[in-house]
Amino acid sequence: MRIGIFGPGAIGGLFAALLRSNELYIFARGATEDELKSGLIMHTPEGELIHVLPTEYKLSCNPGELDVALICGKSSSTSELADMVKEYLSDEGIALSIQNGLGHSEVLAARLGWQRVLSASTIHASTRLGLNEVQWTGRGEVSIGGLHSESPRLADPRVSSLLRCFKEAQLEPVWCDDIEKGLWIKLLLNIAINPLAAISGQENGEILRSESLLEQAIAIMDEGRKVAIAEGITIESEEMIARLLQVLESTANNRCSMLQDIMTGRRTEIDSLCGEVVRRAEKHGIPTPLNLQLMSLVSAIER
Ligand code: KPL
Repeated sequence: MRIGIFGPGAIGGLFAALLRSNELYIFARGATEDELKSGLIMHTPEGELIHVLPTEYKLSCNPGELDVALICGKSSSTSELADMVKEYLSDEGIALSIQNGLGHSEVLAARLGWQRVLSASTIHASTRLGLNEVQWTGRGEVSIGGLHSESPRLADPRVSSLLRCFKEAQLEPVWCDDIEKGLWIKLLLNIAINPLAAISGQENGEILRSESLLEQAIAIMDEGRKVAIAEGITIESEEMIARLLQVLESTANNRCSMLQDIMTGRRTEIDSLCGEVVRRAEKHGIPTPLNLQLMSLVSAIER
């Protein structure tokens, strides 16, 4: 399978390393592209070192050549990456956004049509140690599904091949009939974990160890859950708390993406996470003071 990775950061680098037995293309720019010329290194959670040789992937391909495009970049880069995907994806190819936040599939569909777009979210955790080096800090899974009636379905042979390929790569794919709910669940986990871990400068597991941080995380998540309900997504509070505890456990040693962004002076995804919740809440007249406060705090740190 000819797979293109667009945005080889922490998650993109992890997916690239795990999918190395395919015909792999990694689309990067500037210093990251230069570093990738000497290979890609991935450390597994068990301490194994995987060195993907530069001969095992290419840094570009011919237009229209890819069977699958995985969009792993930051929320703010979706439009730019979608333009690139449009150029390199074949007419029958499938594009899959594995980003945090909502609305990415819609951006892809505007360029490619829903027939070529699937949506995904992942709770695999990864830390970027260098421009071409990642640490897989927590094994998770990848939920995949079609957001639109025209999106590829499970019965589509392209989808079965994709799921098989992810399974062989230990990515633990799970087909999700209600991926809209799946994307909301990931958003709620991100608003609960990322800003608190980023502000306190702690790995995810610290939220489990501190009673007051955990209480805050649950309250922040519950504000978002009320907005999800107003948007027609049924998510029970108990279900979310159980998922939060499980993700905090499995990603305990990870520095969440927002903390990694702050530490390396990059723009964070606060606007696509808490910002998205606040904007949608306003439309429904739902108060979200905690998410609003986190937005101000993280934006101030970012500045
Ligand atoms: O998605 C993540 C992130 O860091 O953005 C989690 C799952 C919270 C892992 O840290």
